[in-house]
This record gives sequence, C-alpha cells and structure tokens, in this order.
Amino acid sequence: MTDVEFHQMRERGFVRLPGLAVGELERLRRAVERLEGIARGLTVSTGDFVLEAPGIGGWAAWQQGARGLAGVLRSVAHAHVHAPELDAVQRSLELAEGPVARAVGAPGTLVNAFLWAKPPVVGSEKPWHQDMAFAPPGFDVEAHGVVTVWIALAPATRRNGCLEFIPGSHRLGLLPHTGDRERLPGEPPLKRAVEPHVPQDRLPSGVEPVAVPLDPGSAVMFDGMVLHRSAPNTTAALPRTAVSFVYRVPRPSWTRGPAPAAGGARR
Ligand SMILES: O=C(O)CCC(=O)C(=O)O
Repeated sequence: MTDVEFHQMRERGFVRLPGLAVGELERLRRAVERLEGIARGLTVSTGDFVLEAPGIGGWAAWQQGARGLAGVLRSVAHAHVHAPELDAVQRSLELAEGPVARAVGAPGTLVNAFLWAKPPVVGSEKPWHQDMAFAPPGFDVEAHGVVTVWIALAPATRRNGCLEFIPGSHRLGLLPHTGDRERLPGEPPLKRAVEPHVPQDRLPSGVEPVAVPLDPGSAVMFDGMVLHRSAPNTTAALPRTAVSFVYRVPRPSWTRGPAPAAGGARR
C-alpha cells in the first residue's frame, strides 16, 4: 500500500487494491463452490446461509422464515468456518499484517468472512449502511473498529451491483439505521422485515457516491464506518460474486477526527 493509497483510506474511508488476490482466484472459487454445495437443496435460509428471494429480497425472506430460491445464495456468514480454505487464503495473502496493518498502524484480527453472491436477474440490493452499526454484543466500539477487504471473484460492474461508497462518511460517526435487527437464534420469525439501512434523506448531502467496479482478483478495502451499498444485479447472465474478510482493528484515529464540511442530512 503506497502513501497515496493510505491517504485515500484515511480521507475517503476506502481504497482499491488492484490485483490483490489474482494468484488466489482458483482457491477462492473452489471455496465458493464448497459453500454452494452446502447450500444445494436448501429452500429456506438457515443460520449463516441466506438464499435469494425474488420480490422481497434474501434478507427479508430469511428474517420472515419465508422460502427462498432453492440453493441460490445471497450471502454466507462465517464463510471461513464453512470453507476453511478461505482462512488459508487470507493468511497466505497476509491481509491482516499487510494492507490492514498498513492502513491502521497495527495488524487486524479476523472476526468474520462472507460470501457475497449476487446472482443475475434476482440478485437483490444491499442498502446503504455502516458495518459498525452491526457490531456484535461485546464488541468494544470505543477501543476497536473494523476494516474489511472485499475481493471480487467475478467482474463487479455498475450493472451487476458493484460496491458504492460515500467518501468521507467514515468520519461522520454512526448514523441512525432504520429497519429490523437480525433475529437472534431462537427468536421467532418477523412478520414483515426491513433490512437495516440509512434512509436516503439521512445520507450526507453534497457528496456523490463513488462506484467501485473491480476485475476478478482485485479488491477494495474499507473502514467499518464508511457508508456503502450495492445495487441489484440487473444483468441477465453476469453473477457478481465476492468474498470479504472482516478484521477487528484498534479504533482508527480518523474515526475520532472532525467531520468534513459536507456532513449533514440530505433533504
Ligand atoms: O457485497 C455486497 O453486496 C455487500 C457487502 C457489504 O455490505 C459488506 O461487505 O459490508
């Protein structure tokens, strides 16, 4: 990570890491096949495996206990536990000690890994959010933050739902999220569930979102406070598939800094 990249992470809250995992693409794709194999036959989202559901979206169907598309994944949490080769890949790429440490000044600790599948036609939106709004119970938000490395395994484009970020929003503090929190194990299904998000009129004004298209094997690293989203996959045949590794880090100094002038709610 060069000084310019470090500056981008600090100032914008995200930075592209071109070609980061090109040498590991085969291993990453095999890991995804393993996850898809586990999901084959599933018709209702269970535990970490969330299926797509046309019309209502995978997240809402999961929370409502409603059927999804059989075997068609939207996301998998703790993907490194279900497919341990993912853990091996992030170790061999030295993500925690390399780019993450260079960004925040200390190595990160892997706390989660995800498959983010967004199949053609039915792949649903991920609405605007800050990852730190979903810090698990016991996560000390005063002492720690998170940094994510999101690696594209297929071309991520504007049409199939690449990530978009609001630059500088990582300095605004935690914004109010509306919607429902994820059910805890044992809690009954929700009747109507809305994926937690920052509504359009609460997004910072005067700052244009930046879309980050990526080639396979390229990555974007981002701070847990930066606002980001991904649009639905509107293509007929181009899956948008990615994996992400989430690291707990000492709370980055920039999240304590003053908000940029462009802060405030968009009306
Ligand atoms: O890949 C996506 O569509 C969403 C990813 C995301 O929100 C995240 O990694 O925090």
